[in-house]
Amino acid sequence: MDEDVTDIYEEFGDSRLPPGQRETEDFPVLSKSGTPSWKRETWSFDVWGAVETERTFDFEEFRDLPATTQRQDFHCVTGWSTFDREFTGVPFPTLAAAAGVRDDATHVLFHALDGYTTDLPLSDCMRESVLFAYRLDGEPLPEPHGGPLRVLTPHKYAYKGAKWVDGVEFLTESERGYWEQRGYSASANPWNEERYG
Ligand SMILES: Nc1nc2c(c(=O)[nH]1)N[C@H]1C(S)=C(S)[C@@H](COP(=O)(O)O)O[C@H]1N2
Ligand SMILES: [Mo]
Repeated sequence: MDEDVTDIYEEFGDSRLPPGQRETEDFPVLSKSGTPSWKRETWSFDVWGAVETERTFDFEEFRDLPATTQRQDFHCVTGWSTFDREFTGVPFPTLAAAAGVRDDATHVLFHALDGYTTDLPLSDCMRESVLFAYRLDGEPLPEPHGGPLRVLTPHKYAYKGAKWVDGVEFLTESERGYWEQRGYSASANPWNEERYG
């Protein structure tokens, strides 16, 4: 089983801990407004905007997409990082292929059940490590950490990873997400300490 796990941090080499961050042993929970409620029977995930085919997935349909398990590092903009969290889920490029991204798509806005949004350039999403994750350490993703489904962006500060994600919108120009509208960086590269926009 372990051979199937990809260690994503290796691409960051010697500077695994970004500047100004400290490692924590635990995995804190950070939410703008608590954990939203949802029901498995009515949960759905939408893909819309600049795509060939707008798609809606229920939980089982999402689980049928090809998945991967990766050990990832996680960097919160408030200064803590946690290493080697094992997530299972669907890589962003797999989901994008299922809808067919149009040529004029340039950006992505993730939508979540608590009203949270976050934006990224499409090019920053088209990597295997940008995961729609539904398992953590072999267990269903705990709700405080974004269960049933969250996004992970190990190459960005963690506010780019929407918990309770229920939709992804492909855009033809950039739009600002929740924290990006409130002064956090749109690019959010931890190795350049891009904390504020
Ligand atoms: N839907 C949603 N996603 C969110 C947030 C949020 O408040 N709502 N907070 C962000 C922030 S600032 C961080 S650091 C991480 C925290 O994830 P964790 O609670 O699993 O540590 O989720 C990000 N994604
Ligand atoms: Mo954060």
